[in-house]
Amino acid sequence: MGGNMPSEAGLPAETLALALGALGAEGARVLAVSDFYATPCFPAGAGPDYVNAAVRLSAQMDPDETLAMLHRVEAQFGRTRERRWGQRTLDLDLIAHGSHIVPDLASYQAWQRLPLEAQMAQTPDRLILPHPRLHERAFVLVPLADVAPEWCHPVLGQTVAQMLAALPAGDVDEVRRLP
Ligand code: PH2
Ligand code: MG
Ligand code: MG
Repeated sequence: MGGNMPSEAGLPAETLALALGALGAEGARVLAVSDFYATPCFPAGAGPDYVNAAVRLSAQMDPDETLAMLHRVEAQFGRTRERRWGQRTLDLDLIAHGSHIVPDLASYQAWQRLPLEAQMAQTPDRLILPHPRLHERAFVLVPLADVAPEWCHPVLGQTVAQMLAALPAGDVDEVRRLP
């Protein structure tokens, strides 16, 4: 979960807290919620700091159904899709769906290996899982380690705790737990 703009529900931390209830109302069972963290915007300078959190859900939904459900909850909190990586009131990203590789290993690898300039220019037209950047981002791995430290990446073969330990310490230090 992330947000870096106030919504009608309030500041990003308040929006995220209320969105947890909305996930439940959509039929997803919330199994675990991380602490909330203040994180520097990526790419740097593209907007205000984010509040990020991670949630572990159980639901009778396939990956595409799960993503559609997340988009419905985003819309409830005023999320509009104008610019990729723009500012947002609520961003609910599907990081992984169990150990499924979606749509297939070759597609996953093509996106995962994309250099940064190409990542900025291209957007996949369908869901890729696990999220091709999750292992690079402290704002994902720090909260994820609260709720799923033992989850093992089905392609990289590393747990969340291992991927987090492999990040530069400076990246991790910039992610600050909110009181
Ligand atoms: N999400 C983005 C783009 N940039 N930066 C931070 N710190 N946290 C995010 O969740 C985030 C971001 C696009 O999904
Ligand atoms: Mg995001
Ligand atoms: Mg998103």
